[in-house]
Amino acid sequence: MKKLADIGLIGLAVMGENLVLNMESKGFTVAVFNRTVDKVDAFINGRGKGKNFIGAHSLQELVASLERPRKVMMLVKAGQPVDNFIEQLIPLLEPGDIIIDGGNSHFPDTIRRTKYVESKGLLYIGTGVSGGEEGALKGPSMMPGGSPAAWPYVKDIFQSISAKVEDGTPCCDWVGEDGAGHFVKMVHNGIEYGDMQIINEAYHLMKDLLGMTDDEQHEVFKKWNEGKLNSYLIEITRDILAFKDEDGNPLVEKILDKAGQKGTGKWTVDAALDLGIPLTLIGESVFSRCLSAQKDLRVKASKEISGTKPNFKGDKQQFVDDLEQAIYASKIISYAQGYDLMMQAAKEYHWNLNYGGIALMWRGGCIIRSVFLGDIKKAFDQNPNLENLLLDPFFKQAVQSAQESWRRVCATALQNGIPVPAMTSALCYFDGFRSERLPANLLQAQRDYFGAHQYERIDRPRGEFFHTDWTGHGGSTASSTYQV
Ligand code: NBP
Repeated sequence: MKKLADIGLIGLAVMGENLVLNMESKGFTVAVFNRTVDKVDAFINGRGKGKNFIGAHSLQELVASLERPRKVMMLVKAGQPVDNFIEQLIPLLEPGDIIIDGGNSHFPDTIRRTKYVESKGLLYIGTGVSGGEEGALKGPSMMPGGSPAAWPYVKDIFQSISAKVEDGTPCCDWVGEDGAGHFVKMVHNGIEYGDMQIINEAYHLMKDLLGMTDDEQHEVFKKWNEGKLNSYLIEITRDILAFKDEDGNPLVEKILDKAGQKGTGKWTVDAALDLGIPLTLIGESVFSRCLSAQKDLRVKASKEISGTKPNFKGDKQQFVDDLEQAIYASKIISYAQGYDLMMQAAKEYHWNLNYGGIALMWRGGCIIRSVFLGDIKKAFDQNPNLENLLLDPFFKQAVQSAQESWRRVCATALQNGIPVPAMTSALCYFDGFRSERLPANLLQAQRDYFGAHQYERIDRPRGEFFHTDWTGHGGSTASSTYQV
């Protein structure tokens, strides 16, 4: 009898093809299907030739070729196609079978789909998969969430194909109920936006303030990659800066300065606004892409508005050293904010997130992989109830010792008219975070003055609200209080 497949996959595009090749290379038999059915045969006779794949030409055939409980993974375009496949699969599956979505789905969709699929007697997993094409083939970071009862059935496959850290621990573990996996993947992408923006600001300063060539910057990134900034994004930046076009000049300088985005950064910021979390660095990173996209308007403005021109008079090497500290400190703030968002989401959606485990899942295989994540893992291992990364002894010390350099970089950038929104917003957050008293007392007075929104007093117990007739001709009726 022909062997049944361990898992089925729908969606033979970049991610699907590479992920099933990865599964097969680890000893699993995979049944494959694609909406455009020709791609199934093309794959079976192409990259999949001679390997343990079963090509299916319909969903019925796919389902019939699977071991029970059946596991069907979709790697298709996020959105409606996922709902369509779920609808088509439900009548073909039996209680206990598992539908898995490995695409970049928005977490509220995954919450909804988990409930819906479970109501049909099936189990559901929404898993983040990070690492792009190469990661899918050689070992991605995977962040699964959904129906907890499904995890034991897919654990072996997922952990076998995922990236591993030095000691062999897989960069994949159960994240939590319903949309938790896709939420964590979304925050990963938001952090990716932030890491990239911080690096871009350093490049901008070295180029336009210090007047360094791309080759000189390549050397700086090379050195940084050997230290505490060691990470995939620093590594690829090092290589991008050394990459020459056909004429021998750096290719990066010929690329139009207009950034694209697919929306996961925006989702992260939307979630932060919904949950009331100050995710300032990632927010600035998304807006920086938006500003870059206004290329024509910027070209026009550059001809009409004059301002400070960069004029650096200090010690260049000292400034490059300061930059390394500024990147490091900004990055710590970004991760502290990202973790703050996950902690708030865990409360809101009743997820029991393992924060150290998340750092470990991001430690290898994905775009934000770095040595730094090992320190985050240690921080949560030492104190699983850590309220904020900035309160961990290691990170507290790290930010404090980077502080002077970070301030010098931000001040110099502002004085020289070079925008560094991620680094400066991170510094402002840091100063706000460590302030016992912020000027929100005045803000509360203003709100009460014009809208009778009431305030609490520092000389009275918390929870008692007051309204003042500030002008002498206002009424004594207060507006209802509300939380933003
Ligand atoms: P795409 O996101 O380009 O999706 C291609 C697949 O979706 C093909 O199988 C295609 O079938 C199918 N599809 C489309 Br398009 N529209 C469909 C529809 N209306 N109904 C049914 N099927 C439809 O592929 P990808 O880049 O491999 O990404 C797959 C998922 O993984 C996405 O959610 C993506 O966001 C996520 N992801 C991608 C990366 C990456 O680096 N590319 C990284 C991490 C996660 P067809 O062949 O018939 O057109």
